[in-house]
Amino acid sequence: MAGSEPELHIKTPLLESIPMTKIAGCPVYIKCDNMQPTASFKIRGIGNRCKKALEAGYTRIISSSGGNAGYAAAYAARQLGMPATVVVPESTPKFMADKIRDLGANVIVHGKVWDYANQHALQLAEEDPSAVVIHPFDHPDVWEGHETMILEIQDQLHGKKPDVVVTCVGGGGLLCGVVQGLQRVGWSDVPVVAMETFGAESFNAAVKAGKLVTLPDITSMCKCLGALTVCEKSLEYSSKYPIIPCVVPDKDAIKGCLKLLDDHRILVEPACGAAASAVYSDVLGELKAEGKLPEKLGCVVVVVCGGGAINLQQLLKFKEACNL
Ligand code: PLV
Repeated sequence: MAGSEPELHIKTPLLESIPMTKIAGCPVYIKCDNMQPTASFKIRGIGNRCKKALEAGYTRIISSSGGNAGYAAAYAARQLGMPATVVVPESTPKFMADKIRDLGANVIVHGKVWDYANQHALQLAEEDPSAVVIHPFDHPDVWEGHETMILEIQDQLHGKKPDVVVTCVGGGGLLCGVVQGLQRVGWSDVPVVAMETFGAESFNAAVKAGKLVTLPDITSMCKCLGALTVCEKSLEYSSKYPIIPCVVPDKDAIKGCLKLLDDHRILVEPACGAAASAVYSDVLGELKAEGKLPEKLGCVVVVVCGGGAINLQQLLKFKEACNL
């Protein structure tokens, strides 16, 4: 991990969710990374990456991000005293772009989805050697930062070991961090349920094909799961570790958001609702029935990755669109 600067992320609570425990029939813990200063887990990895870039002599941050990674990069840059430019795709809500701007970053809107915004960020960096491009999910420093979440969970479970960890997958950075964290604490045999939604299922498609697959478009409401192609590392890990890819409809992800709000007063993006749907829509039960998970689970951890690109009005629009 990067050395001299203070941590940019905080240690977040791990809470037993009684409503989820009732559904799953075993203790379910939620790792509340929605409580990070940037409303999502992203600051763990992006913060680590930015600190290391500063130590390496870079003086300017360029981020390409659908939202949360850019928000985290802008926050990190502000804390570290570096100027930041964040390139967001047109799919990023205006209020999110404004939030990034409020942190002092220069925001450029470019391209329909993240992949095109990223190309533009790379071009900008070519013109300025003092600038580092902070990739939202495909970098070892990002994965290393995300690992801290599992180190905290190990500490917070006081000697208990989870039987399964549930997370969602966009470009796969979070998944890589979770897997590496599990390795670091000696839990590499713990299965990871990797949740995606239809229309953003680039990880599921890659695992099925045995090679990286580029989706033609992102049609899911879970825009921040919307990387057309996942990172190579996440595919590599899928053949080495017990990772179970699962795809749910948007409706389940939105139901997950609504349930988290009602049960825990937590407002999160649909990406995070997709992870919660593993319990709320009983995906874990289906996996048990298919023999992919043991019939008796002793402890489940759900990564509440959070997300800042949501407000109540937006969630109600998603709810209506899904006839919920
Ligand atoms: N969001 C990325 C990539 O978008 C971004 O630029 O912010 N949960 C939340 C709240 C997220 O914002 C993201 C990624 C994920 C989950 C998925 O994380 P990943 O990409 O590391 O798998 C296209």
